[in-house]
Order: sequence, then structure tokens, then C-alpha cells
Amino acid sequence: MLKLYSFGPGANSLKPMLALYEKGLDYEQVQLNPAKFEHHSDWYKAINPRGQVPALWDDGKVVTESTVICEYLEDAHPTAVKLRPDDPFERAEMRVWTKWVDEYFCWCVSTIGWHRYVGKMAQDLSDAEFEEKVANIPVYEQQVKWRRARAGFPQDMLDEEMRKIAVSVKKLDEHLRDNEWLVPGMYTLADICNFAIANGMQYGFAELVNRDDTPGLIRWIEQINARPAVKTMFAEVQREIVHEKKELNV
Ligand SMILES: N[C@@H](CCC(=O)N[C@@H](CS)C(=O)NCC(=O)O)C(=O)O
Repeated sequence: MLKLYSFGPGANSLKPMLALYEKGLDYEQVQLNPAKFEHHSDWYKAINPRGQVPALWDDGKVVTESTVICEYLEDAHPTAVKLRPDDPFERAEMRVWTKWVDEYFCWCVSTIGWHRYVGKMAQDLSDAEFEEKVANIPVYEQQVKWRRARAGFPQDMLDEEMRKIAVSVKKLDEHLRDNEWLVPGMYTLADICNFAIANGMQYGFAELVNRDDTPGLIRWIEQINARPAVKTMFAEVQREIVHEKKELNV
């Protein structure tokens, strides 16, 4: 029995969701509400002591770290659909792309996301409420990020993160103009993990990700969105959010 704890189909949570759907694995969805700080609650920290999503529960064992979860699914739950090349060199190429998204691309996009959305959420709290929430955050660096979001990220930091985003989308686009997938010849975890961060940038970062400037990247985003497993996942998981919101009355 598999359970995925997530914030729904976006960012790091999207990586294992896409892998689960592509592989046709059954799992139970447990969606946490970030606006209610559910990921910092004691019950969830007993599952992931870092207080972050996603986390995969597999019959009593918990696997964290989105890309590690995807690789775990390949190893522990093989199906007819393989998302990792067998060839050692191609597998290494795949891991260079997943390492890059985890260590570089994800972080610059994340900071701008925090600046745009988390800052407002943090500013809406009173000082006392905010301190109470921060005290529950288990990772010191995340406490710092929440404080920065509330105070406002320094402009030079935002400028630097935007520069890195521009570098990232250019790198993806240049590769994808000449290649159908990130690892030539096969749809892999490299595509899934990078798509999880890049999808939606055609709206949120339209000045950087658009048909004129990044045609290769746009073609790849559209091609992944058109995959049957991806369409089914977005349709089903969105439905569950609506359903959950109704139940929670929010
Ligand atoms: N390296 C981790 C990062 C996980 C992460 O940053 N998750 C975000 C959501 S995309 C989160 O839980 N943010 C809430 C917080 O840190 O307070 C992974 O890839 O799973």
C-alpha cells in the first residue's frame, strides 16, 4: 500500500505524482494544506521530520526527497513502464539533469515563488501568530526563509534568482530545440523532475518562457502535458482538491 503526502500537483510534489501515474501504480493521496501549516504539525513531522512534502509511505517505510522517491518507485515498484534508461551512460545523463533541477533550477524558482505567494501569507499573520508558526518549523534554514519572506527578500537576492531562472530556461530550451527529451530517445525521470518545476512558467514567467524566445521548452512542456498519464493525473488530482476543499469547507 502506497500513500503520497503532498501539497497537490505542483513543484516537488508533482514529481512522484507524475511517476506514479506513468507507472500505473495505485496510491492513496494525502493532501496537506500549506495555508494551514499542516506540514509543520506534529502528526506530519512524525512522518517527515523535516516538515516538508512530498513523502511516500510504503507499507510502514517512509521515503522522502522527491527525486529519491521517483528512483525508489523504479526500484521497489517496477512496472511495464520504465522511467529510467538501462544503459549506464544514459542513466548517468538522466541523473545529471535530476541533480541540476534539485540543486539549481528548483531553488531560484522557489525563492521567487516564496516572494510572490508565501510572503503575503506570512505578512497576513500577527507577530505572535507568526512566531508560533515559526517555532514549529523543524529545519532552521526554513525558519530563516519564512522570516525573509515575511520581511521581504532583499532586492539583490531576487535579481540574482531571476538571473538564474533566465540561465535555466535558456539551458533547457537549447537542449530541447535539438532533442525530443532531456535524455535523447526516452521519456525519463529527467523530464518528469524538470517539468515539475518548469510547467506553468509559460504563465508565471511569460517574459522568459514563450513561443518566440524558448520554442524548444514550450514544445516539450506541451508534449508532456499531452501525455495520457499526465492528463489523467491533472484531471483526477484537481478533482480531489476540490472534493477535499468542500469537505474542509475552505
Ligand atoms: N529537497 C526536497 C524539497 C522539498 C520541499 O522544498 N518541499 C516544499 C514544497 S515544494 C515544502 O514542503 N515547503 C514547505 C516548507 O518548507 O515550509 C524534495 O525534493 O523533496
